Amino acid sequence: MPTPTLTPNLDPHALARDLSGKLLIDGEMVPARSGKTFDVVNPATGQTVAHAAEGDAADVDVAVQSAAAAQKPWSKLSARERGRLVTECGRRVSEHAEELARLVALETGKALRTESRVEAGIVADAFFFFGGLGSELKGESVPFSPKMLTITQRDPIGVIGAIIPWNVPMMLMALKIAPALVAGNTVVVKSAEEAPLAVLRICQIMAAVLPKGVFNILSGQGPECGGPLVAHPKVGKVTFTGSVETGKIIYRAAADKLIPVTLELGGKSPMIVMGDADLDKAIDGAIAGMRFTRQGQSCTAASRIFVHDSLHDAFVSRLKARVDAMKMGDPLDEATDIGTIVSRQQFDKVKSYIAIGTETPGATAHACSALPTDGALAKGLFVQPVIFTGLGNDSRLAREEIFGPVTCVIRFTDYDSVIEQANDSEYGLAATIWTSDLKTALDATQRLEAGFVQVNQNLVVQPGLSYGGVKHSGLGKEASLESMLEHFTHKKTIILNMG
Ligand code: TXE
Repeated sequence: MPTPTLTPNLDPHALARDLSGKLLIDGEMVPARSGKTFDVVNPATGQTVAHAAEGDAADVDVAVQSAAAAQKPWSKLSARERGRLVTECGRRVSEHAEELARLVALETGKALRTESRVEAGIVADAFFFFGGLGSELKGESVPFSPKMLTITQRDPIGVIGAIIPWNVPMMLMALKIAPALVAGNTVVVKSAEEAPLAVLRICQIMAAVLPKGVFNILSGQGPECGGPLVAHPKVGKVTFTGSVETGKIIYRAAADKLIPVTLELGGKSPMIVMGDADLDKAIDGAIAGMRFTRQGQSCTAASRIFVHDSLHDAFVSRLKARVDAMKMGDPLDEATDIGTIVSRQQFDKVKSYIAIGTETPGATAHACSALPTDGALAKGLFVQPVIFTGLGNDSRLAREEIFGPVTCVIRFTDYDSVIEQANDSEYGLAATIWTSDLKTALDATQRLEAGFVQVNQNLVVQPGLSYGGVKHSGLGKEASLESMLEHFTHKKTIILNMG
């Protein structure tokens, strides 16, 4: 069927104005029923760039009803056809990649060159990866009895509620919706208050490809819009990325309805640099892992770096020099390496942790890089990255998720004790070890309590690799074939009596 094609708009301010006051429900861009909006602020300047529609329970109900009505016809398409349509969404998203990167940079403050373009690329990859998996929705033949043909099949769950955060909003949305759709479900997304625009634009692009109602997106406040989505009787599963506190609220609400949830929550990820590590590579790994380019707003951020006593001082001085050389500035400027914190609330949280660390006896705060001097950015939410030394693994900065450009470098001498310290955390999302000794590397991969363990590298989330944490980092996996099969389908057993 011929579908309209949107033209990419490379002026993020104009695009933000165009997207103002809209939700996408039943294939149409519509205002919230209440007519209410809330401000979307550019964190680099403090200026309001859009007025997002403020959806509430009434909009949730219309969106879920639309998704429920669309679900049966959507599930009757062959899985390969659904996959083809999701792949086509990926193709169109990739045509809009630059536009989306600029828009997400505007609303979140993430630097265009180092972060936002990378995110836009992963979004398209997620659609392509899951779009190709339609024929993997296979069942099994079970050798139960020679008199019975016993098979299993993968049925869709129904309507999926997806609640997403602001740090990588486009990627986290794509990793939820692409597998959900290919598996035959329909979806209602609730975007984060801080970043409703780029994800709405993706949905507008998708609406030109997918049947009405298959896909809907709402912006609004957490309890007033996300809450009713979780509670809606026609939502059969919730997939969430965000804070541990909100994850627990959602888990409790889902328990009342006895529906499954996937929760991707926080992290306090350890990086261990052994005395025999290649120092150059470990520094590169720390730069990638700390994600200071995103002001550290990453759930996998290497926020506890354990460095062997023999390398500690050289590591700290070289790491500081590398961060000092990074340019903080306007996220949309090509020269910028480090953008801003997303919101005033997060800014205040990060600043308060830096104050706690600085006041801790024995701690040294190595502030890096330089704040921008451009007057237009005077109200920007810029934070100088800080590398702390002299803090123990029992300090608040090493135990609590800061979600900012702050890391603790902790000195160690003994391998067994460093593994124990790395595991001594409420979280268990990601971990890395840097060593030239194969035996140590293998041993650490077995002993580190995390969902994602890497040796001598620090890759970020990639479509195709199962991703998700243990302990308070969450429940379930994303980004892989397994995530589509286990989290977006029911396995039905069918027995045919052949007697
Ligand atoms: O998260 P929330 P916030 C961590 C990070 C950060 C902290 C707070 O430490 O500093 O969480 O961030 C929706 N029912 N992470 O306040 O509140 C909300 O509208 C239903 C780590 O932004 O969890 C948004 O869409 N939904 C994380 C989403 O939940 C509700 C990424 C996330 O918001 C709701 C982000 C409710 N009662 C923050 N309340 C990661 N794992 O990457 C809120 N929401």
